[in-house]
Amino acid sequence: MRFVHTLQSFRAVTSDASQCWCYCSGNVSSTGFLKYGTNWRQLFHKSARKFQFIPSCQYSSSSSLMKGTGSGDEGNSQDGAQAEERKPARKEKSNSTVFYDSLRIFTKAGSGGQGLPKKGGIGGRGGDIIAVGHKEATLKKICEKYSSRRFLGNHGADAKFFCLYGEPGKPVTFPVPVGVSVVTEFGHKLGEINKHGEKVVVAKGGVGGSPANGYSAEPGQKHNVTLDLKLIADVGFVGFPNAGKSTLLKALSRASPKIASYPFTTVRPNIGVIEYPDYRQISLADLPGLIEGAHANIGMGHKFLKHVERTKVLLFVVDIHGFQLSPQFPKRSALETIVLLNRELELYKEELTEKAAILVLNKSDLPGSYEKICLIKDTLNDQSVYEKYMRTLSEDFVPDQVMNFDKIIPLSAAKDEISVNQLKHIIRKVIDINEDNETETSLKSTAVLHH
Ligand SMILES: Nc1nc2c(ncn2[C@@H]2O[C@H](COP(=O)(O)OP(=O)(O)OP(=O)(O)O)[C@@H](O)[C@H]2O)c(=O)[nH]1
Ligand SMILES: [Mg+2]
Repeated sequence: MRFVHTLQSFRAVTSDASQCWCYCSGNVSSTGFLKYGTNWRQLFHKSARKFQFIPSCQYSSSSSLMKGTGSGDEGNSQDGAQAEERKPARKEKSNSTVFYDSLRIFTKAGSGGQGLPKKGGIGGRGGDIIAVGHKEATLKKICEKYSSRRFLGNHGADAKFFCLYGEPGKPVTFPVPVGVSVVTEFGHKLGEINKHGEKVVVAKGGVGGSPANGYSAEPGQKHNVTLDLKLIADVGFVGFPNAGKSTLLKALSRASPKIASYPFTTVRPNIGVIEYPDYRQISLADLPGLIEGAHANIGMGHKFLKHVERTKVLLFVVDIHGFQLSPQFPKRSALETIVLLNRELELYKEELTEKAAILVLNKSDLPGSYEKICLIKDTLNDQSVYEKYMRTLSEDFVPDQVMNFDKIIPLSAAKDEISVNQLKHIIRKVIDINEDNETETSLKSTAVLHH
């Protein structure tokens, strides 16, 4: 464990307590991993006056993720660049933005109304609880609007002498973001919402009393359900931290994600849209950086990869000069990061390795880039050379399913506007080819079925 050293206070964020990254709410000089089994009390005494956990479903961009670049940076809080970069984070705190990609709610539909056996009266049906897709909705808005996160349905009216058919309970609807899956606490998927206006019945109202049930009404369905949001974007960015994913998103679209020279600047997905002159739009999702061991929840873990499951194309963003998390961690060359990203995707979900993919070799403006680009291209473009290279790596790194890139593009997201524009067209082309191939395959399979 590398010890956390703070000047003021910090907050720790963890999803399963096996590991966490430290967030600072004050003037912080260094950071590190906290592993499972850390003596929190000891840590508390040694390091900070305040100590607080943020629930796993929240990733607050208001907290500035501490920017430790190594053990040697303790006491660097006076460093001008670092101090400057922290300033906006503190400013953001006042209008804290919290990203929710999963939310648990309690739902209880209305019960049916009682029947009237003497007169054959039928009780009204209980009202359902229904989630409706809305393009403007977010899980955060649901939290704000329904702070108890409880949705209770309306009961059906009982049958009466003067009204033999009880009035049904009115359904209760609430808006959810497009891309949400509704899953029960037992893991049963009730449905998915992929379009604005699409509906999923989260809890069914109880049947009213009638001859079929001896005039005895049934209670409404009740359960805890999770609204699990998977962003729907055309292109998903994957890459190690600091590779320039957010810089590229900013260059390609009008999005303005936070960009900084420390790992894990992005702590929640950012969405941007490329707008073409013919009004076509392609959406892009920039995700927090992955590192080796992400499958074991190292760094930000795999949890954000669910957002690339529905994308049409994966865009690998790689720093051609390699990546090193801190001096304690090994430096990984660009080729190693490509292999490691491939492996992490495979460990998350093997199907992801079959997706169309584009490889962006970023930071080509820096000295020594040309030789590195040539080496990467020569290795990836020749399967036997690539296989030979992978044999030199540790077995744990090497994926079973090696990804093929539709295009390999060297560019500078920060400085090379021409290449960024070319990339826009390449993304469009790869998506179109991919869609054509999919249509062709589905037409062929339909033809085979009809035959
Ligand atoms: N020289 C150079 N620097 C770049 C380029 N692209 C990004 N950078 C710098 O690299 C650093 C990291 O950029 P980000 O865009 O924040 O990287 P990221 O991949 O989003 O990082 P995480 O959010 O931590 O995963 C910043 O200091 C950028 O200014 C580039 O093309 N050339
Ligand atoms: Mg980023």
